[in-house]
Amino acid sequence: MKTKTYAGIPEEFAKLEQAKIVLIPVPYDGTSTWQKGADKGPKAFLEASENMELYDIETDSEVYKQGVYLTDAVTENTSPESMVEAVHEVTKKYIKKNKFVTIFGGEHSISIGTIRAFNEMFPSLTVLHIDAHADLRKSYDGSTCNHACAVYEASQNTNLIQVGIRSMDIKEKSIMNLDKIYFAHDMAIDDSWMDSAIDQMTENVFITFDLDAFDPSILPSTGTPEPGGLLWYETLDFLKQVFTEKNVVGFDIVELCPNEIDKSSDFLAAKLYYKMLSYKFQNETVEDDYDNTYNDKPLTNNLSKFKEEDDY
Ligand SMILES: [Mn+2]
Repeated sequence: MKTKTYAGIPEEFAKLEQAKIVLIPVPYDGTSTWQKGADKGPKAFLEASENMELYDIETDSEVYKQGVYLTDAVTENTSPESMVEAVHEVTKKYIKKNKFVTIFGGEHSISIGTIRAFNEMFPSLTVLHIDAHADLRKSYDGSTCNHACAVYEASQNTNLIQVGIRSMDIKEKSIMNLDKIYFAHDMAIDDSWMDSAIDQMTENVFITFDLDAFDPSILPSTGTPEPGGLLWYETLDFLKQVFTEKNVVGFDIVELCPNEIDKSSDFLAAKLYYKMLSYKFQNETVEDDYDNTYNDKPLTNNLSKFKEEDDY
C-alpha cells in the first residue's frame, strides 16, 4: 500500500486536486535483454528523491509547491502489450485532468504507452528522444512492445528527434530520419546540435529520457551502459533551452537499474527529474503564499523508512 508522498513533501502539496504535477511509477522490466533490474528503478528513484534538498538554486524555486501527486504504480505485466495499454490508459487519464504528467520507469518499452497517450492528446507533437540507443526496431523478440522498439511508433506518427545516439542495428538505418538524429560522436565535437535540434521542434514537445544517454562515468546504473554519453551540465543546458523555448507537455525517465553499492545514479535520476520540473515551472508563482521558512523535511538519511511492501 502506498502511504508516502513524492520526496516526502508535506501532504498539502501531494493531493491530486491541487497538484499541477502527476508522477506515475511504472516498475516494469519484462523485455530487457541484458542486465535486469529496471523494475527496481522507481523505488530507488523515490528513495533518492526523499534525500534531496527541494530548493533549486539555479531557478531560485521550490517546484514541489506546485504540488506533486504520486499515483499508484502501474504493475500490469502479463504481456508487453498489456503493460503498454495500461500505461497508455493511466497516462491519458491524468492528462485529461489537466495535469503535467510525468512517468518514471521501468524499461523503455513503457514509453510506447506514454508517447501514444500524449500524441493522442496534443496536436503536432514532437517527441524528443534522448538515449544511447536508436530504439527504432519495428518488432524485437516477437513483440512490437519490446524496449528495442520504444520509439518506432513515434517515428511513424510524431515529429521524432533523437539525441545522444551511439548504438544501433544497421537495419534501423532504413527507418531513421538522418536529418533529425544527433549522434553522440558528432555532438562531442560540435555543440551546434542544441540549436539545430530545437529549431526542428514543433511547439508541443514530449521528452522521453533514457538514462543510458548519460555517460556511464556519471550514471553507471543502467541496463546497457554505452561509453561516450552526455554529461550533466550540457544535458541541463539543453533541457533548460527546450523548456524555455517550447511547450513541454510531459516527460518520462526510464532505464534506471539500481545497484546496492552505488546510489549516485539513483540520486542523479532524482535530481534530473526535479530539475526538469524546476525548468517547467520556473516562471509560475505558487498560488498561496506559503511560509517559506517552513520545512519539516528531514535532511538526514531516512532510507530505512521505505517499507518493503510498498508497490515499487
Ligand atoms: Mn537506451
